[in-house]
Amino acid sequence: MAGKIQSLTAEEREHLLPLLRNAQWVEVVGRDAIYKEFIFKDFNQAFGFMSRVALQAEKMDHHPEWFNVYNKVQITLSTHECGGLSQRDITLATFIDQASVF
Ligand code: H2B
Repeated sequence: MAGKIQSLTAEEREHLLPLLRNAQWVEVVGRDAIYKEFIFKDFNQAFGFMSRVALQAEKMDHHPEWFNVYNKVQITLSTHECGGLSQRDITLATFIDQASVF
């Protein structure tokens, strides 16, 4: 079990959210979470991406909420243990963006 996970502070949000928005992550309305949609060439590329993210998520013990149909993957990140965004979501979002580039 991980230690207590802190929600991002106002200061951290001020710094991090513009960077995430630049990378096409959006803030979910009505919930402290971020969301991004990825479109790949086909299912093979989408699932390859999901496989890389899945292995990293297990390693981090931090898992995406996601939805896949064929070449489309929609991902929501939030930290249930703190009821909102934490540094783990930022770390995983950064990994996800890198894993989406072929
Ligand atoms: N994933 C996400 N996205 N948020 C969490 O709070 C979380 C998780 N908690 N994966 C972990 C697992 C927790 O449930 C286990 C027991 O460590």
